[in-house]
Amino acid sequence: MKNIVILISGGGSNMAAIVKTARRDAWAEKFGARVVAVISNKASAAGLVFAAEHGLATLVLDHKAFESREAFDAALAQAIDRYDQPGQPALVVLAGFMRILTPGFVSRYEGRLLNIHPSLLPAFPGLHTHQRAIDAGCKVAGVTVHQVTAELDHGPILAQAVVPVLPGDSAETLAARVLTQEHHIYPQAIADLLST
Ligand code: NHR
Ligand code: GAR
Repeated sequence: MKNIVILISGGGSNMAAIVKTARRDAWAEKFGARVVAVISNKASAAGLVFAAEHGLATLVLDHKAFESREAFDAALAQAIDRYDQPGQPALVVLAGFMRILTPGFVSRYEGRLLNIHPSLLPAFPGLHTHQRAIDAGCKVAGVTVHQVTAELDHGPILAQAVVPVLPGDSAETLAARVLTQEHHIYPQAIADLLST
């Protein structure tokens, strides 16, 4: 069985969409894969409640309790590696995870570390993507699922979805429109990866 570990920092709606799709589409039978654990760097992350209610292991690793990024990433790696199976390394899925990962962490999980970023990469890597798209006068915005590499938001693109930017949009209204698409393309991109 290939285990999937999801990292979150907040609401966890992408994580919930992945968990629901995995169950609805029987990923265990189809791909031999299942979501097993959700790890948050914030104790207040609302997604932890959904995860626990759905029988998943949950863990909080507060980055503020570690003296360096390397120390935090080492603890994170130790927690994730508990879910590796013989010959079946776990898939690590960033879903609204808000801590930049060190090159050492990224290389350890190379090829099995995914992120969803709320812009049409390579446009607008980093934070505050929706306001930046509005300020730039973009007529479309969207979301990208990509492999994580050491360079922030620059890994190979697996999937994208486009939404219109509408007159009068705020960062919040645009983010909500993008998020709806995220919930479709992230589970689909993971299923595509598991089926190859
Ligand atoms: N790590 C690496 N090495 N490469 C990527 O592509 C990564 C990554 C870690 C997270 C998600 C990302 C996004 O999709 C992601 C991609 C956080 C920040 C950030 O600046 C930037 C990009 C992303 C996530 N974080 C601040 C930090 O100091 C903290 C911000 C906060 O806590 O609110 O780590 O956009
Ligand atoms: C999503 O829009 C995701 O793309 C974005 O945060 C939101 C998390 O929502 N990610 C980033 O901005 C990463 N820097 P969720 O917690 O409900 O899935």
